[in-house]
Amino acid sequence: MALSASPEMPDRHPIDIAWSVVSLAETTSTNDVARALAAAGAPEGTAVIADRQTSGRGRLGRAWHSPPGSGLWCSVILRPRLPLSQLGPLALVVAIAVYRAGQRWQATGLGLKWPNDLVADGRKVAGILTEAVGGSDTLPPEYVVVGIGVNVRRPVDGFPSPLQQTAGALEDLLGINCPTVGEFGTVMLAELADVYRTFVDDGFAGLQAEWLRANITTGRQVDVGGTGGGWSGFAEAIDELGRLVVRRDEGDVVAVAAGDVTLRRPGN
Ligand code: BT5
Repeated sequence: MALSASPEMPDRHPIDIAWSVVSLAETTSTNDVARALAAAGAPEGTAVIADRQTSGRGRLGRAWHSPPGSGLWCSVILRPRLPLSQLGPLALVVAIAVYRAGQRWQATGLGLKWPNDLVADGRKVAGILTEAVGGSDTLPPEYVVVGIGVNVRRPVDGFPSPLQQTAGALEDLLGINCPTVGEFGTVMLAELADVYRTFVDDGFAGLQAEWLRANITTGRQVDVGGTGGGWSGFAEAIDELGRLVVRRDEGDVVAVAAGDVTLRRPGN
């Protein structure tokens, strides 16, 4: 079912999300729980948070390591009244909320890596997974579930071997000033309500400058993977639609809407 505007609800209604949080000790994936709740009619602003996920996932079916007591594993239900074609930048928007929450604790060194990562010292601290159900180029989706995974504390047993060189936690930056998972989640959700409202009102254009200030992707040589990827170039900018503008090694300029990007180290 696509949402349509009713006479009492103007198309561009101001959004003020009052979060309603479902807290779980353990689940497979908070995205799965949120999707089931959304399909059963749960309203925009429902957030599912679990202490541990047994099948946490990233994009393209990749696994997301979600041990207990260390990370914010959270999925929110959104019901944007924008067509699917305008929702591409949603992961970037949510990343700004996570970034802002980090700034609340002065997490300097945290940066946004296009499209959906927060990185510190070259290590991934957070990732975002957006799943839309229904919708089309002209119709809003029935709902969107946005999954947010943030390594707040280092896992007690450390990261497992495949992640030892690539994953990091806010605690690495903040030491004893690191918030608890709950404290971080509360601030992140408040910021998310704020950036989401800006996005619905003004599109990504309203957040583009803020994203650019926090970004570590542009001004770098990058390898572009994913569908249509397998090439390299220089990341020049993020455009108003949240696309990564890359000057390919072949010389032409391409705006990439979705995909994976690997940052080359300076000098490579
Ligand atoms: C992501 O995918 O970065 C999206 C992650 C979203 C996780 C949240 S947690 C709450 C909600 N419920 C879910 O089931 N998921 C969401 P992607 O860009 O595909 O990155 C996945 C890759 O990150 C993996 O292949 C690993 O290399 C790496 N990775 C896995 N777990 C990690 C962790 N805890 N910290 C840092 N990197 C990790």
